[in-house]
Amino acid sequence: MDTIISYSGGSLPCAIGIVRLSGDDAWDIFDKIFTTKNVKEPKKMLYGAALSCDNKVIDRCLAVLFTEKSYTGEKMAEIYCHGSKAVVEELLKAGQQAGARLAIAGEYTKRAFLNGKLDLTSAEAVGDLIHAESLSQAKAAINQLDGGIYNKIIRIYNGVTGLLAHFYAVCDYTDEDIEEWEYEKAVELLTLAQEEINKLHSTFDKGSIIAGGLPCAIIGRPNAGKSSLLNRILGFERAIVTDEEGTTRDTVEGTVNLGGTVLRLVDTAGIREGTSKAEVMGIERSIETAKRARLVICVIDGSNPVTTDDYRSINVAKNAETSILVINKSDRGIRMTDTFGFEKVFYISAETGDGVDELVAYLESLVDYDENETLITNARQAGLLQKAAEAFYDAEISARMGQTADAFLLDAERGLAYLGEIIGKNPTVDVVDEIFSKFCVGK
Ligand SMILES: Nc1nc2c(ncn2[C@@H]2O[C@H](COP(=O)(O)OP(=O)(O)OP(=O)(O)O)[C@@H](O)[C@H]2O)c(=O)[nH]1
Ligand SMILES: [Mg+2]
Repeated sequence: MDTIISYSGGSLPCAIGIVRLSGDDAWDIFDKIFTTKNVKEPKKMLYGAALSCDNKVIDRCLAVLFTEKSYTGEKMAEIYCHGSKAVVEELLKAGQQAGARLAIAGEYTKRAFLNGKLDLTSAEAVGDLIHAESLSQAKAAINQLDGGIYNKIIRIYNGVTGLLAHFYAVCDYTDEDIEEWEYEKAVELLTLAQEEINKLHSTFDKGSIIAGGLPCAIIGRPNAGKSSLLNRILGFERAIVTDEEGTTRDTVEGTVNLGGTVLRLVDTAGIREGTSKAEVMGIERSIETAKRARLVICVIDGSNPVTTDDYRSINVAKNAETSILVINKSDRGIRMTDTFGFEKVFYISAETGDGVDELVAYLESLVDYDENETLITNARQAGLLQKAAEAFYDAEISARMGQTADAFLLDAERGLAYLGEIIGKNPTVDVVDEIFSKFCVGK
């Protein structure tokens, strides 16, 4: 492969920058832009000087060479120069003059994939890890990078590949001594494949929360203390709080990293019979926000009797996927004894902070993540898993009904292609390989 060069460090200027080279000529090009008195051997830190296009020393720094066992599966070199714009630009220029070309975004990881160092799910995990904002996101990405998803999918993929190879071998090579083909066995295997795919797919629910954060709406009647609660959880005055009803007219968002998981809180306009055009529109927006949220926090002023507006909010909350009741203003004394059928109820004071820790601990617990858990965090993978399960279901039905081989094959191959798309494998090639290696056709 041709040799690529790029700056791979943080935004400049910074203390240390990294210039990377990868490709057949990486070491030769490195020789022209880095000089050292050390013996140039791989995996050893070299101390020396980075050189400009006209062979002048522009930095004194460190570098490392890698053999084809590198990240990309090619010869590589990394120069840890000072993170100065001038130094980095000159090094990139010198590298290009010596025969490298500038890498395009993601090209190192693409090469790692093409050279079989990473499967597609692991390659995607690299991007997720780089963009992780919370500890849970990073943990889920490293699990995926280490093959968590790949290992689960490849087992199913290999199972179905073997099944199809067997089918073709029986049909096409009748003289060979091959185990008899039975549709019952195919049904068994395809049922198991669907079960495993569905199990993996079901982790997307939690995975999407880990990846994108937990969308959480705070609703309630005006003056219940919604904005006060938002500010209390965020730890700063994000929303305006006044003692006038209808202070918040639009949604106000705030993001907080709770115990390693991102919570996307949305404070909303107090729900009541609207008084002005803007307020009515704001209230409609509150109801929409509650519908889209994964969790609705319904806030009630517990120091006052319940009102019809409280019931409006309670009804909206009850229609949500998950909702909890927060009875606020406990510092004024709670008069509210009813819990309106909510399973989870918290008594707090957004003003003094009393009881808020318990509420926050509960929110954290909703997205507890154990690093050994493999989660589907990306919609592409989830979509393909679903399609694969559907295709295997169709194949299973065809096999059960003893329909023509064509119908069964078409669906099973379609399912395999979807799985292949997730991990970056080509089922046509793999089925043929399997026919030859396992069934020794042609010997
Ligand atoms: N004593 C006491 N007062 C509170 C508490 N929470 C909020 N308040 C007060 O209640 C009033 C309304 O608070 P907000 O947070 O603005 O209420 P809201 O639900 O956002 O109201 P709207 O934006 O109008 O819908 C303010 O005067 C707050 O200081 C609490 O726990 N105890
Ligand atoms: Mg408000």
